[in-house]
Amino acid sequence: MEIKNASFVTSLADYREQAPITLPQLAVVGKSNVGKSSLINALCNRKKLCKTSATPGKTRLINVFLINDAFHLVDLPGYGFAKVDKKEKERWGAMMDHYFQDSTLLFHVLLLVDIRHDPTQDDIAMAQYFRQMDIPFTVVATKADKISRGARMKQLAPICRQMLVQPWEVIVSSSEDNTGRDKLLELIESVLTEEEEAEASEE
Ligand SMILES: Nc1nc2c(ncn2[C@@H]2O[C@H](COP(=O)(O)OP(=O)(O)OP(=O)(O)O)[C@@H](O)[C@H]2O)c(=O)[nH]1
Ligand SMILES: [Mg+2]
Repeated sequence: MEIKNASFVTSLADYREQAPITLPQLAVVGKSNVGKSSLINALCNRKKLCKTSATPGKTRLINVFLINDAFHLVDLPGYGFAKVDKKEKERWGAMMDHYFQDSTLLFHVLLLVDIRHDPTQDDIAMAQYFRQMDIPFTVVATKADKISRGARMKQLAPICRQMLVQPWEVIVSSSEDNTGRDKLLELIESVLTEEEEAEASEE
């Protein structure tokens, strides 16, 4: 798949109240600063479609983008950002719950983890949550440009073990040098086609 056009649709504080449930959706999830917004920019070949920042906690709302007039790509605020207080964490939890419970056209999630680190308790909990909710997801190991090629497979071992995924299911990615971009686009195309076929057979 090629992304021919990408545009901003809307920012939502609460999906339950203002959801644009019109098209299939692919959501990008992960801890703060892992590179969610950068990944969307890299996929769309745009520098500033999503705002990114070296300071964690940049994305605070649910940002929806329209891709190829065919589906929505959803940039979600990150979790596990140490500087937020309890109230902010609760707000995040409610925002995510509403989103995942109500996004009936969500067809896949990209769950991002930093390839340099072991997964956090939140990452592990997120994977469990998607399994429980029956939401298909793919683990994407980001910032691969920061380590050598040789170190990558070794780094994947604890991620796979703790998140209960197989190494060949993980997409190693870098938004700096576009590692993994083709694989991600291939994945998106195949899950989107599956979704369309499932929809068609229900009609
Ligand atoms: N070297 C390198 N840096 C990256 C990569 N992806 C993101 N970054 C950097 O990591 C920082 C955070 O990136 P964002 O895309 O804003 O992260 P985010 O997950 O959207 O963060 P929140 O919105 O705060 O949850 C920025 O300084 C990016 O430039 C990557 O693949 N390689
Ligand atoms: Mg962001």
